[in-house]
Amino acid sequence: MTQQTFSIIKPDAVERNLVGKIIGRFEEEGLNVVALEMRHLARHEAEGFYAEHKARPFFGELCDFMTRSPVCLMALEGPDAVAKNRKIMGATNPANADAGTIRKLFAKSVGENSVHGSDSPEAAAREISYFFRGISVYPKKK
Ligand code: FUP
Repeated sequence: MTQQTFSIIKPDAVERNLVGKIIGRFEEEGLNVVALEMRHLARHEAEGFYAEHKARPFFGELCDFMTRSPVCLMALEGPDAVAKNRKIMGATNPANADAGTIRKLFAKSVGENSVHGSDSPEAAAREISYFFRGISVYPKKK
């Protein structure tokens, strides 16, 4: 089923010029970029995006990290895009990520883990609309 998901290339990866390699990986695996923006997140944007983690001990550090330098925001589209993106990304902690995943290849730590990907279709819809207006998303013509 064609689906959309939301992806962020995080500051640690943008800083190391990994944007092209990461997007290339998504495209090779059948995920199309249908919206894209570079943005240096404001504190309130990072806090709102990660609101579900507000009570967690790492929340402050997570928001510091996500606002440290620009990120690459994307909507990706393709068959089973949510699950496929999670598989390409690998586990949250790179130490536990499968070989060949983006996080195994590039992530520095559980905090600086290079990419975000929605964990459900509902989260994907919420996250895409948090950052993109409808007219900025370009689904592929069927
Ligand atoms: P994921 O869906 O794989 O991005 O992971 P979570 O939603 O559980 O966590 C969101 C982000 O919080 C992670 F990408 C990094 C950060 N985090 C930590 O810094 N420490 C932790 O122990 C867990 C998550």
